[in-house]
Amino acid sequence: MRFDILTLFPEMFSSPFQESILAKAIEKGLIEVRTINIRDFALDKHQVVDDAPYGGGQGMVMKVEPIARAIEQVKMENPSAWTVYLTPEGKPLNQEIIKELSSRSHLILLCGRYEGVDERVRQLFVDEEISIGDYVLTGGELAAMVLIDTVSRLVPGVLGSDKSAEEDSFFGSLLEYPQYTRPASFRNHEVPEVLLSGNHQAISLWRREESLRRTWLRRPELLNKASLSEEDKKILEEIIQNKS
Ligand code: 6GU
Repeated sequence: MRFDILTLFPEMFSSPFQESILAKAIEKGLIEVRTINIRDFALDKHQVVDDAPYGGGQGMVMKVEPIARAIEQVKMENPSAWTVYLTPEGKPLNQEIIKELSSRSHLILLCGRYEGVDERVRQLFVDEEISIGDYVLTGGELAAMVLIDTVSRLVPGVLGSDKSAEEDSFFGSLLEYPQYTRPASFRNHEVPEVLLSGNHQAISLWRREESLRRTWLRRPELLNKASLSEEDKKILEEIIQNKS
C-alpha cells in the first residue's frame, strides 16, 4: 500500500512513521509513505502557493496550479491512485471508510491549510473528502497521519496477526472489555477472580458481558448496529435492568 502526502509542511511527517508498528511495516515493504512539498510545484520564482480569496474575506486560499501539477505528477506514475482531500467539510472518518480505503493500493492525501483549497481542485482532482471529527485542526496534516495509521493497520501483515485487527473495538461495534496484568493485587485493588480461574469459558462470558456493559454505559448508540446474539441480548437486558 502506498501513500503520497501532498503538504506545505513535509517535516511534520518525519517522526510518526519512524516508530513501532508503522516503522516495521515500512521496513518490511508492506506500506510506503512519501511526502511531496506542494511548494515545489509552484510556477513563479517566489514559489507562491496561496492567494487572497476572490470576493474578499478573511485569510488565504491554496492556489489550484501547484496542487494540480503535484497530483498530476503522481498520477503520471499511477493513473489509478485515489485522491483524498483532508478537510473539515469531508465525510466523518469511521472504521467502515477506513476498511474501504485499505482495499486501495495507492492513496494521494491532500492536506489543506488556511481557508482551504480553490474549489476547482475539488472539481477536477479530488475523489473523496474526509474529516476526522467535528473540531478544527490548523491543517489536514494531523488528519492525514490519523488516516495512514488507521488504514495501515488493516493492511495484511502490518499487525502481528490478522486476528488482532478483527478483535478490536468497532469491528463488532462493541467497546473493549477491561484488561489486567500482574500484580494480582495493587493497593487493595484486585484483579477480578474469574480471570485467574483458568476457566476459559467463564472468562469469555465475563469479557463479553463487560464489553456489553461498557458499550451500554459509554456509547449506547453503538448497540444499534452491533451484531448481538440471543445470549448477548439477554445479558444486555440484565445490565440495563441493574443499571450498572
Ligand atoms: Cl481533515 N482538516 C482540518 N483542518 N480540520 C479538521 C479535519 C481536517 N478534520 C477535523 N477537523
